[in-house]
Amino acid sequence: MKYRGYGDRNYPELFQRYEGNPILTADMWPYQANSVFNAAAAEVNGETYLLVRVEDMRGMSHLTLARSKDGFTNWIIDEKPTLLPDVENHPEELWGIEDPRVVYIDELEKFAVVYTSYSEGGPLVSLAMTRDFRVFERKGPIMPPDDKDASLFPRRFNGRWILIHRPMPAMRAGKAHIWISYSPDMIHWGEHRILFKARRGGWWDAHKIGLSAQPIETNEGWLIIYHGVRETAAGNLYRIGLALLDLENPARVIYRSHQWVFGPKEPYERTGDVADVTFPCGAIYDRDQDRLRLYYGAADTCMAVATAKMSDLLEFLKSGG
Ligand code: BMA
Repeated sequence: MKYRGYGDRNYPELFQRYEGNPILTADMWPYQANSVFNAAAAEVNGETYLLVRVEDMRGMSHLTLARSKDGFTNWIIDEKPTLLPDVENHPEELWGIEDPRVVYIDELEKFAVVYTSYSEGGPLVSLAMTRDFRVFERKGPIMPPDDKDASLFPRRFNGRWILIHRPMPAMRAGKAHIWISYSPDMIHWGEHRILFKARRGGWWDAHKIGLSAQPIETNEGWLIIYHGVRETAAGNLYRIGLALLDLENPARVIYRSHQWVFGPKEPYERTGDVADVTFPCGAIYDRDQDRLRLYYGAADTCMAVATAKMSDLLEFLKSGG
């Protein structure tokens, strides 16, 4: 559908919330948990896997797998934590592991799980590989603190891996922007540069921005779903915007949305441990149905899902939305 510019009231909302939201809550968990949110998403043998951040009753997080055949209902949740912090071998995981993003790397026939380790020195970016979401091979930290909101791309570009991440300027001296970095082996990273910046002043994404879901490959470029934070007198507002990166050179931003496309509205998004947060860490693109399923943490408390037509998202970006 053609977007006619700012203030087009006839333009429908791009994302439709699933009527059964929230799809996962702490009450459904097989063991005691405070909150279940900010899950990575992957398609595995036709099933939807969510690697869910579970916050325990001490305040520390680990990751647990929930699986569903249709991606909306009948979730089968692991009886025990799937990936716990391993503080003995990885002291950087001291205060938990959070907010994973997963991509399937064809070349390696493995999933790459990039997650935040909450270390004594602040949050940092860690990497683990898995074939089956049972056995995880930790690669350790790949970006020092403070850094989070990271994902790999699922393939190499001119022989090199690419990571998107969000370093935090020291002492909060500047704004927090989205960065891109390169590596020959996923361990040694360099050529760091800003991919796109937090806006300034009155913009919805003026305070800080960060990658949300993993990059999604479309025919027209890599769809980037990112969160923008607005500081208000009542606290932070976490909303979602879009960008499109060049297919062969993801350092080139082709489009970036001016407006946010999704934000807190429903009671489960507006009320919880942290009010007014919609925070996706994973999405699944059903190409045959032109559908994107966006999985998001709501109010740092539960998991929800919303869907959009991929063609609408691309059209919105292209027509200056
Ligand atoms: C961010 C991250 C997310 C969290 C969000 C809102 O900085 O820590 O895990 O969902 O804040 O509290």
